[in-house]
Amino acid sequence: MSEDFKKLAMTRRGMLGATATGAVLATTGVGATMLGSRKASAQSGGQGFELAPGELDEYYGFWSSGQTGEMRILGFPSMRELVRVPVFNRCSATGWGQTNESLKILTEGLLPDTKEFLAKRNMVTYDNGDLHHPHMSFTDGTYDGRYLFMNDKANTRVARVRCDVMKCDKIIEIPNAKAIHGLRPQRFPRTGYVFANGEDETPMVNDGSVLDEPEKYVNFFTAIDGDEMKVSWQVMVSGNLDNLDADYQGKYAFSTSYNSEMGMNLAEMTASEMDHVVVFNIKEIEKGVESGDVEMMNGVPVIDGRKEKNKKYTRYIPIPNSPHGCNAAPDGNYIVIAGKLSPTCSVIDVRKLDALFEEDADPRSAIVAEPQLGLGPLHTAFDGKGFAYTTLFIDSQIVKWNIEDAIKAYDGDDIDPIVSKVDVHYQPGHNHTTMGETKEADGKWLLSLNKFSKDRFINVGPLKPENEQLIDISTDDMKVVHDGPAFAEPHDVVLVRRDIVNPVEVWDRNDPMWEDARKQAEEDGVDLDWGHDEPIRDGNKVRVYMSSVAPQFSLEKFTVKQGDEVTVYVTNMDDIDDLTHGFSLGNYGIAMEVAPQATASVTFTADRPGVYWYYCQWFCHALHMEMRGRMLVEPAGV
Ligand code: CUK
Ligand code: CUA
Repeated sequence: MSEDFKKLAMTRRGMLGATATGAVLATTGVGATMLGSRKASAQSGGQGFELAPGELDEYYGFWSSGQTGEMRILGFPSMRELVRVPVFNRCSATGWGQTNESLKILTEGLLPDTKEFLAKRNMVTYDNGDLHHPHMSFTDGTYDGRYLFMNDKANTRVARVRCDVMKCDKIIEIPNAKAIHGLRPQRFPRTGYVFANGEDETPMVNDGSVLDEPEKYVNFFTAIDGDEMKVSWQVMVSGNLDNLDADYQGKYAFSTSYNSEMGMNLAEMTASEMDHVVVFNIKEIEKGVESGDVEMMNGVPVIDGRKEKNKKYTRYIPIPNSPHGCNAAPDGNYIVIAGKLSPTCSVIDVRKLDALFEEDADPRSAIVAEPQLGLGPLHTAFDGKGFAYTTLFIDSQIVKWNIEDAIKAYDGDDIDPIVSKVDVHYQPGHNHTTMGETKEADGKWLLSLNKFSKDRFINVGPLKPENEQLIDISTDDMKVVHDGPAFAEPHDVVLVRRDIVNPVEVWDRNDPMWEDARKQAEEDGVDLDWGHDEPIRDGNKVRVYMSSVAPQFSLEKFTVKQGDEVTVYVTNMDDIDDLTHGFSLGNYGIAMEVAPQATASVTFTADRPGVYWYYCQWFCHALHMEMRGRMLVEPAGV
């Protein structure tokens, strides 16, 4: 059967392959022509954002999804959702959280006590996450198209997505810290480090004996090696770390910190007039780690960078009450801190930081501007032309302001740095400009991620979508040109020029994603590509290897015994772009994606006797409905 299947598959593939390639070339040709002749859309008055059928977007948008736990890819500026990349969530379509390949990624980076805790609940991993901040890896201050990194605030993890296949390949749980929130990759010389803020402080020894002794609580800033996805070092700090950014020089990182009071309730947390930004001196910290000025905590070298401790490693810049956003301007000189409870933004000049680390420097000496912008400043984006765009949560506006003018005003000049304001609907959190967090910021588009949509869409009941508004900033005024609903609850996005991102069309058969399957097949003497006619039995462990070529699985049936632990490996031998198959096993709760040239596997206990159909759940062929087969589970004792 297997040999026949293979021959048939080869012939059919040859024919279909030629046709499909022709069709693809034709499509690309048309797309390119249309794009070249694209006219500005009438709606915007500036640049066009709507695309005619077949036209392609200029940017990739990588969206977080908050408590949904996935990353989303949208075409930008059309804001058409293209694909969802499961990360911290369980995904019904792709089998993420169920396939062996995804479970390995979801479990291998968990801390030992988390594994134990989950095992008691009959779980192998968390199935929720709270993904706020996706950011691409950098080389020399701009995106390099290698990876995307992202945080899980809910369960203190950091994940990496490979940009070649747009799949998550690493997830690690961060020891010591709690609630990873702000996250940024190092910009220069490259990523390098991925910096991650711990938001929630916990007692240093968290064994249930300490509750109301704030002096025993600590918080952690973490540097992760983005290539290895291992924690390099941590810094113990004072206050809750919120958002962060890195400079363009590779010397410093910055974290906003609310609750410098280390309070435990709202009144305590907002008691003092000033909170702070923690400046991390990366080179000094590296030296400290090197020379052993650390405490080893759960296998990680930890530097004590608490306020009033060693001033080599950290500095605390006083900032008005409860700062939130932290954004480096593309010119490489300024870091803008959004005030949140204060109607101001504070501008830090990175050229003044070396002096700040001198022994008795004034801690505010690096602040060069503090413009009054409006109520509830949360995050700032940049256009690369000297302007900053700050979201005003309470005012429901975005304010455009001139950074140099704000510095002059701070020096005493009679000058208003505010250029204009635009209403957004409603309550914006993050905003982001095209390429805006790189030295290649192009000043074309701004996206406002609004927390409330209220009346902007037809009513869907009490739980409403967020509203993400597209704003044309190519001309002097800001013009809202599009409303985009989004499900719970993107916080942030990055907008990346499309020439930087170059994913493959089909998988490489040698991809490390299924290296365990490859090893197992080798041990079993099976050709993983084409599968095997009979299940391989090893005690009560049974391995079923099959391949798929539209519209057939290489196995139309297989037999196992009740109680067997069955692993099904499916390899998709179609090598045509977009020809994904799937494997769904009816009434066994199993479904997985098998993309072109990929192998995916799933393990389950065959505890229900009888005939169970499996089918391909990706509509792949005119005979897709016929792409199915049977699993016979013989009752135990037969
Ligand atoms: S935080 Cu959400 S609006 Cu998590 Cu980036 Cu500011
Ligand atoms: Cu293969 Cu549907």
